[in-house]
Amino acid sequence: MTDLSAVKAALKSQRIETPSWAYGNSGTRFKVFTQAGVPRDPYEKLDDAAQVQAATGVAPIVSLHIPWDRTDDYAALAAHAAGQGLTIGAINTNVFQDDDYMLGSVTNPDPAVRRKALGHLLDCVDIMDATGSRDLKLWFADGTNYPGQDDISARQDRLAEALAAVYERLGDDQRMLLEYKLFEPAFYTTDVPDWGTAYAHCLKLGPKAQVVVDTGHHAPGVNIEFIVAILLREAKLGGFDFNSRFYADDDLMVGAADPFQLFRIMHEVAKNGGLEPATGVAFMLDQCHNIEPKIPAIIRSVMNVQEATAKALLVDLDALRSAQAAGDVLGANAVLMDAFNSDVRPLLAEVREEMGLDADPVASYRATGYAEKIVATRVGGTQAGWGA
Ligand code: PSV
Ligand code: MN
Repeated sequence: MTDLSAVKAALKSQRIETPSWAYGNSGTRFKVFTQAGVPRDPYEKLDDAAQVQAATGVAPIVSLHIPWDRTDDYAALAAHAAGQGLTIGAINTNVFQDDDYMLGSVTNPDPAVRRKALGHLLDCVDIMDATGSRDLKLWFADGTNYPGQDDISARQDRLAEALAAVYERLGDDQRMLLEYKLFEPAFYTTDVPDWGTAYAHCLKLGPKAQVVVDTGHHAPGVNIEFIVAILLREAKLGGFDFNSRFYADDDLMVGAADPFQLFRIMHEVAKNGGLEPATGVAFMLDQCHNIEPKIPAIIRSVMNVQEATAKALLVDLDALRSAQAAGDVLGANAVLMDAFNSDVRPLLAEVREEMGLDADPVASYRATGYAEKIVATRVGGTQAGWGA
């Protein structure tokens, strides 16, 4: 039997981190559609994030992306966050948008480009110090397009050298999260294409280096929950970049394309201690809202993670383990499916009411009139988007 009060306590203590870039304009390589009321600077992005927190009560952490959130005074930005009950989450590095990085950043054959890229990564650790951020998120667009273009192993050596320099610079309570991605923008080799490569680097570096699983970064059909189980078992799961995909790295709302996959992932997380804060798993969103209104889409995404988490917590683990031990294939599968098929919306409504929140986060956000206010007041200036 599942202890409902323990389920509720776990749901109340889960923290979901929202990405600053999801509040700005985004699109595909064909077109970025602008939306009225979109933030013009990182301060306004935090104001929007505060609305998500007010509606859900579980999203008080915001990840930044440098240079998209560049500002003169990061301590002041963190103070602005704190003033609204928010903290700064992962600092996402960006060594993929300068012309210098055409042939790679930290794996570039040119040492001067490698030095520049490493300099940016170290600057981002300074920003962690100024904002109180715990995590440095590293994603490298580095790779090659053609066989023979560069030496695969030499690029790994250059990568290892840069990662070691960053690791050395981290404070005692800081971590580096290494993100892997199968392909894009490179189409032949990617320097960190999979969890195995990320894990091998992190293992060599030490306990402050952890792997981050972006759910949109795998080949179709990959069993992501298996990767999650292995990384948790090895104490190397630093966190998630949640989003969903139908084709490649679509960055759609988490849980929109495949809620069953999200449930299977959360089942591995919940069963293996990943919901306990001490394990340090960061539940981050990494999404873009190209055609839908951004703040309600982020609220919806937070709710989708909560629904998958609630279902995972409802799995009757005693019944599951006895069925597994008895070799009862159908019985074990039925225990899991019972939890997935339960309607957790009433439970989450109760959890929210017990937290002093409205039972319906999207409706409560709409009732604030904030959406109309930002359309009316955010006039002039340049809206934030990729590269700004
Ligand atoms: C790369 O596709 C990625 O998932 C990385 O997390 C980046 O930081 C993020 O998207 C935003 O571009
Ligand atoms: Mn990501």
